[in-house]
Amino acid sequence: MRPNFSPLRLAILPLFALLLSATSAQAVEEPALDMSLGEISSGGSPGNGQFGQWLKGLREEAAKRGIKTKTLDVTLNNVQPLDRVIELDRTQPEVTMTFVQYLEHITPAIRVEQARARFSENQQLLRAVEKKFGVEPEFIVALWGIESNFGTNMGDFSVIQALATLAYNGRRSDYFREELLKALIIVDQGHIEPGLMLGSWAGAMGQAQFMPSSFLNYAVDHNGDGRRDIWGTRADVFASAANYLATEGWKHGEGWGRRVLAPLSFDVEAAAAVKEPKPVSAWRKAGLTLMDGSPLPSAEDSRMATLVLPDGIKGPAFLAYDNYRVIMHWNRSNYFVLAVSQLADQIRNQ
Ligand SMILES: [Ca+2]
Repeated sequence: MRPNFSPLRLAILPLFALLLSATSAQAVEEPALDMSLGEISSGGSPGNGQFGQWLKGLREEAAKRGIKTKTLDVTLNNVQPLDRVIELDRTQPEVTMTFVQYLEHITPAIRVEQARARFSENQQLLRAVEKKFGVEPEFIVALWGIESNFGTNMGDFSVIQALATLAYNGRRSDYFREELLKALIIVDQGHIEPGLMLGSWAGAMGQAQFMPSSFLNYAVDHNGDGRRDIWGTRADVFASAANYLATEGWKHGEGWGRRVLAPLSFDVEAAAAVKEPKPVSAWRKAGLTLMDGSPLPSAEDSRMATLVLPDGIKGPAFLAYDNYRVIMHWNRSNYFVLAVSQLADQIRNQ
């Protein structure tokens, strides 16, 4: 959906409210309408009214941070708030799915098949990225699949417009203002043409769905063309995702954790309530086993693990290792991290 929530309408809405409540409409109407019309005739660009004023302040701040005038012209001259973004921001559905339902929704059999196919098609590149960053490729492909359906669905919102909308009119405007300024820095550095800077309605960009701050922290130029292109260059997408995990402490060869079985006598709820990690050996002594009832592998004894019950006491139970907490940094949702982890396992065990 294209924008139709004009700044003019934003500017006029409070005026109507004022007119309706005024006892002497005429006295209020004249100067107020003059002001609005004056703003319209002074430029005719979308930078009028309250949004225009706000944008002016943002532009000044961006200039102070060293962003070139040319970049600001190209990115901000025609920017407008997007009504669809406001609508999506205001109508976030309550999450009512159980983890098991979410998993069926997010990693159906077709996605697992695609993940395996993408994994083998990109084997050479993925191995090179693994060698450089120390992150197993099945996790990169799993993140890529879940974040953007392997690069086919990165969102078609203009990141600059979406972030400007949320910074101007959203519920977390300080956060989005900072992300917008970072998006301008990314354009200023020449990584992407603003017209190709596409992402989700909330500003998550490209095939890795990085917010601009994540881009500046973690994105890398793996193919050596000088641009960190997480939109169109697969080498950069994979390397950026790997660099994210590596920077946050990924431990190669340690896995994410595993699904476990608890004996009937085991109080899983009480155990899950203890948030401090315990060594796997302690969990084995407490009675947790592999799904077939065999002991947890002693090779993993020294790994620190927490118990995760995404659907509570009656649902599946997982031991989460340090790498699980690294993926949590990417997205603080147990559902998300478990879906990525399970998909990675399915890719590896094909
Ligand atoms: Ca590049």
